[in-house]
Amino acid sequence: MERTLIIVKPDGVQRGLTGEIIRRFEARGLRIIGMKFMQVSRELAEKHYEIHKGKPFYDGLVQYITSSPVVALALEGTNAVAAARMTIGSTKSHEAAAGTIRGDLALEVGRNLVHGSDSVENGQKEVALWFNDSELISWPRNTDPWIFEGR
Ligand code: DAT
Ligand code: MG
Repeated sequence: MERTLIIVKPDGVQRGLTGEIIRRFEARGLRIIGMKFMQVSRELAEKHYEIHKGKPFYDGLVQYITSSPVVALALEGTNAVAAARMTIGSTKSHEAAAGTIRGDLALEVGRNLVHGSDSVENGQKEVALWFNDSELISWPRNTDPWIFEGR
């Protein structure tokens, strides 16, 4: 089953949108397998954003994600990565389609509320970076056969 890492970023938590953001992924049918409220360390932020190192917005990105607590979620589902990205919307919030989290709730790229893994490989890697095995629960959800055909 595909996995994706979702982060409700500091602006989402500060603005009281944590529930609204999680609700959308839950309603989509993705299964929560891990969730925690946490202060991101500089070390974790730098690892998570390693691919952006050297870009002009890198320092601001690390500052933003470590500026205040976040909620990290590990989600599982068929097509979890692509589905979550569509639910999140385009990186530049002002260009994100209405109906998406960013398109409905945000205006700027540097305050875009939420992170979602961008490939199946990164979904696995990022869930492993943010969660220990003991923090992940593999559970059969009673609604699974109504969301995942043939399971
Ligand atoms: P996404 O968060 O949609 O996966 P990304 O992985 O390309 O986007 O970039 C990570 C974050 O970096 C993004 O959420 C906001 C910031 N960012 C990306 N491109 C930027 C840009 N051109 N100017 C400022 N910040 C940017
Ligand atoms: Mg990304």
